[in-house]
Amino acid sequence: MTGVAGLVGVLRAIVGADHVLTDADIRATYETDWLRQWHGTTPAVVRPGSAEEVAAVLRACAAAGIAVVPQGGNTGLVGASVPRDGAVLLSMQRFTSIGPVDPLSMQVTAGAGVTIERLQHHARAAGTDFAVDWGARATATVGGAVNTNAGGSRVVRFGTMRSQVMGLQAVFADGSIVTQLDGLAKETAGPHLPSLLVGNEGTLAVVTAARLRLVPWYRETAAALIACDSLVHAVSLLPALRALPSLDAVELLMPDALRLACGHVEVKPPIDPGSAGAFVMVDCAAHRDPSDDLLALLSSATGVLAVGAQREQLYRIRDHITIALGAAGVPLKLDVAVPVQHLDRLVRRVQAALPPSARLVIFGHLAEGNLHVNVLDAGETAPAVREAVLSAAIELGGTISAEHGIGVAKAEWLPRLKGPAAYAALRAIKTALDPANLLNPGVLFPR
Ligand code: 2HG
Ligand code: ZN
Repeated sequence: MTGVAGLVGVLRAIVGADHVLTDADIRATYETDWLRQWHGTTPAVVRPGSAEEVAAVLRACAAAGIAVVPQGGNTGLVGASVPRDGAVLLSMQRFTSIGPVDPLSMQVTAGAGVTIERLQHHARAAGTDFAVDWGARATATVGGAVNTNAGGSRVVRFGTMRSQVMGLQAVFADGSIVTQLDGLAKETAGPHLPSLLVGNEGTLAVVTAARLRLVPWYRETAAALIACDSLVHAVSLLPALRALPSLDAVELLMPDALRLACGHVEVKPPIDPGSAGAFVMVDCAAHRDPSDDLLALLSSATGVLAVGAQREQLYRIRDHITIALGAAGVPLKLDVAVPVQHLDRLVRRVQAALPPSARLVIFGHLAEGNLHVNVLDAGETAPAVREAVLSAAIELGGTISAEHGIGVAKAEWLPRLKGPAAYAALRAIKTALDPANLLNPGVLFPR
């Protein structure tokens, strides 16, 4: 085989000429992420249609010495799904099959390319629900969610993607295929390989399908937006919120996040953003109307109840923060978490690290101590700000990635976060499974 040209011919023979895209305009849509933060180039976008085709593609790329970057909906935020250094882009778009909902196990098998929204609709048509949910649901895929251990707004009730994955089908760098899609709820035959692959960011294997846990579909919903004096006040609400049996989401919106998103979707904020130090958006869902739970809470807190169309409006605002930020510029995006009692200290350290020109927009998932720190106009100070925020998160006993992943954005911080022993163990796993560094080099593990 002669270089890339020879490889393209081999790839066409594996997946069919229609599924090897080399036209520059078409490639361009895969070479940049949705928020225009990360760019790269690829000689070819390959769209396999089965695990066997993925295996053959990996073997061909290994033989040609050309790396592979897997990509799902390309809604990632850390540069993990954008091709680098001439790697082949492995698009999982054609893995759209979805199996029947099994009411006995409350599980379903979905291809890596199934969008989260389609999975949710599919589950609901059978009276169940898929628990992991976030704003990019219409484009983000099952494979991407597995690869980043996606979280979103309902983690307080159902956990992250790791808690939903009952099994996986995945292809390793040597082309071997592991299919564990039986979905056994109890299995203690050694370490659980599917769990190891959750959060691997395409560096250990290519995930082609997942067996996923489903949850009850709670059709009755009510939300509230609570105005708090400060972030400390917001955190102090958690015990009372956790006591609500119907609690489904506890989101944090600092005033600038509420202001920005409302401006972007052109709606009047439900509460004047200037009237509070922090806002908590609480969502409840149950088989009976949960409004009373929230009304009891609101009897001792300042806030508004949002049901029906008002609740949808609240979610519309919440779901548009990222898009509003993207429209305002190319923010420095950091996704950190600390034990909730340290959230206020974290925010103070972030504020202290900013130049006067910068605009700080913070929101996130309060119950998990997960802040989305977005800094607009950081300019040349961006590397220093990143260093300060990530260091603060580590020093406060937290993490530098709560749900977005490490990607290329934070790879050099991984050894610091993990410490020598844990990092060496992870590196040994990578070397054992992908000795030639074929899969997503530069992502998760620093070069
Ligand atoms: C969310 O919670 C996402 O909406 C995106 O995790 C966060 O844009 C961000 O920083
Ligand atoms: Zn989030």
